[in-house]
Amino acid sequence: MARPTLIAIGNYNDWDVEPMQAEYTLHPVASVEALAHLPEDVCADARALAFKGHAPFGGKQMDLLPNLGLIANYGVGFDAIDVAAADARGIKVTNTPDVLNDDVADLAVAMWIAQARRIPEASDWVRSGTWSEGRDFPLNRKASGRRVGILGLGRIGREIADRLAAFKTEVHYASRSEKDTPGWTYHPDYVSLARAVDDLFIAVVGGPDTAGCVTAEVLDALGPDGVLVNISRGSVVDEGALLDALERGRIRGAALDVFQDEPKIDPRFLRLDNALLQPHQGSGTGETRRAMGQLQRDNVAAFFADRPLLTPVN
Ligand code: 8YV
Repeated sequence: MARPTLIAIGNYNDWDVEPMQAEYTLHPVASVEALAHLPEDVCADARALAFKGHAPFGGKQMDLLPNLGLIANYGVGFDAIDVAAADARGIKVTNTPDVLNDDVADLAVAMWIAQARRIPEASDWVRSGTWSEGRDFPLNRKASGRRVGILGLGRIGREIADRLAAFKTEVHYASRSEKDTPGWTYHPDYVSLARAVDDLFIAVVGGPDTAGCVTAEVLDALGPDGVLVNISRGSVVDEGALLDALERGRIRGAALDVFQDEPKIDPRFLRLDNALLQPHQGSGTGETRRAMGQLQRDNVAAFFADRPLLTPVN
């Protein structure tokens, strides 16, 4: 029997490509735009698509694949995919939740501490020989014991909060609903959360419902001693307002793994010495990326075998 056709959009590691090639007639495609160059018969044969990346994938792209039944996203966030358009075409969407929670939460806390303790700058101080010349590194800020706010107490937000609790922090959060988390304070809105805390962690999902929800008002409520940590999506923050706040010292700093126009980020970020910048590497460990690829493939395999999808989105 002929092997099913699978189109894989994005850059995959060999450890993902090889098992996909073993099971399917694989058509790797570098980007969403490159999909338009696939031969018509390949597009017609493709019932499943392995999707990786953050470029928008909407109805127009889905219509290039007339028999598509599954979009298996590599990542927990599926904001790049127009799920309503998929629904309208009877296309199932899956994602890769949970397997990346630890890594993303680890990075959020690491960035928070690194920003407070200026770890990248301190490393440069040693490497440049400034320390060996006898100059002590300037004093920085304490992280433990601060009041922290988590915007979005979902799977990843919860892991961040659990870690921060071990740093003797006072935990506050805003979420769609109040959770059963004794000792943590719930806030019904983002401004009241930001006002109550020293530092604010963004862990809500991206997409139209949360776009721009960290406004200038939220940043002003965080105030001049506050630090914003974002491991979610750049779209959640009004980036112009954030840049203004950082440039004018209206907040003390930021630690950012995600940006609106990544990887070509606004050059204003590069001139800031109060922002710690990371290349969207929250889930970027070999262990977790392997697990994400495996879960993506398990969803594809379930689809072709007519079994229930493991982690459906719609
Ligand atoms: C990316 C992510 O999927 O899971 C998510 O939502 O943003 C990341 O893990 C990863 O960078 C591959 O594109």
